[in-house]
Amino acid sequence: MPTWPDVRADFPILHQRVHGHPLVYLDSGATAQKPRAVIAALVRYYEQDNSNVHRGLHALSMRATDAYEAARARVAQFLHAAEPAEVVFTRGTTDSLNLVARGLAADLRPGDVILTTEMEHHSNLVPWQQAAQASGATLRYVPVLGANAEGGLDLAALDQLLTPQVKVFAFTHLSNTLGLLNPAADLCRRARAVGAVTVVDAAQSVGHGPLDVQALGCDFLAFSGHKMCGPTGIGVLYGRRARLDRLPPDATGGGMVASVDYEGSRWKPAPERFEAGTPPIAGAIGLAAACDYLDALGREAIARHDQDLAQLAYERLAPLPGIRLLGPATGRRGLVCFAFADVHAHDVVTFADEDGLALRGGHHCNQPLMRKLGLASTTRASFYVYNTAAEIDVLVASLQRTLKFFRG
Ligand code: C6P
Repeated sequence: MPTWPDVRADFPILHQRVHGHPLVYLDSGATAQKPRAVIAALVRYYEQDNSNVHRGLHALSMRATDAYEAARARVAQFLHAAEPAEVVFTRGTTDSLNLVARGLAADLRPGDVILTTEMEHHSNLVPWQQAAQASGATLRYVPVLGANAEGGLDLAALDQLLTPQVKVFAFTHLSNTLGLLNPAADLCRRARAVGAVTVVDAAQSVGHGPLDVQALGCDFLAFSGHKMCGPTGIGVLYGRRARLDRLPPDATGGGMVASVDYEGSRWKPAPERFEAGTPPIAGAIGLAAACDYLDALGREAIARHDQDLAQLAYERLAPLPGIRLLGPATGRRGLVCFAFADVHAHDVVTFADEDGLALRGGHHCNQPLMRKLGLASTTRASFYVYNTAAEIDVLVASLQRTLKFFRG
């Protein structure tokens, strides 16, 4: 493994024992741990500035408003958005995807097609099922290739599926079970050629490497703060200005209205139009601190570190008897999903927990993909900036212990 700065001292939670063993946290795909800098930003906000935004004329409210809008500008810079107004704060990826799916559904008609893929997380699948139901549009899926989906998206099939009837193409940037990064810029370019609106689910990618929404050429992009060292309860819907301006509001109420009368109301422009009620102020401030933290580490370097660990894990796990590994053998990003025919993932995770390991077992909100691959559940190890090669040794030893117990 190439050298990588030891950032573990930045993460207070990692320095504890679980069931008598040092904690080995390999579940960052579910949620990432928080560095002191993010925790400190939240404490500072609550101790010094806590107030509501966009409403008060007193000092605290003005400070909170400034910090909230500065957070928007920081996130826009992190994404290389053209302007801060393209950043809508939401509760998370799921919330962002629901917002955009409901908004786009208003423009869809029977005969229109919503295209997504077979590798989507439920959060980028169920909202499109709902949009199809509400509008009469048809939902289609780009297939995945290979018995273990190691071939990624079937790009030849995509060519057939991307007809002028496709009005929306929604796909994940980085699969939370396969560990593969889709060629998002190319997918957006192809979708644009038929006039489709593109929606990218960047939940697993945004904190794990460079990401430039203008270079991707996407119309919308969704992610959560908590998977990139930020707080829970904060997420982002990025929308290209021209697209965001055409999207109808989702939730209505205070904060998003320009004027209200008994007869009706007028909306503010984006992004406020999509931020009804008191927004997640502390969350946005914490998210901006997370952007600072990740940029200071270097996003190319983070991507390399994740990739090196995932590759090492794949190579160390592959020789285990009876293991089935999902996704590509090389070029994978920071997670590895695997299954044993004779040992249930929940047993694997429970045994690993006894050894101080935090893994995830189940369908990972990818039920249709699991079903297609003939799997009820898998175990997932996911890596981030604080993980080390030594932790992969702990993982392998724990799996060997589990297999010995079940197989004798
Ligand atoms: N995946 C995982 O362990 P929320 O829950 O809204 O922050 O993110 C939803 C989501 C959407 N898309 C992808 C690709 C995701 O991975 C997730 C969250 C977690 O894989 C929880 S199921």
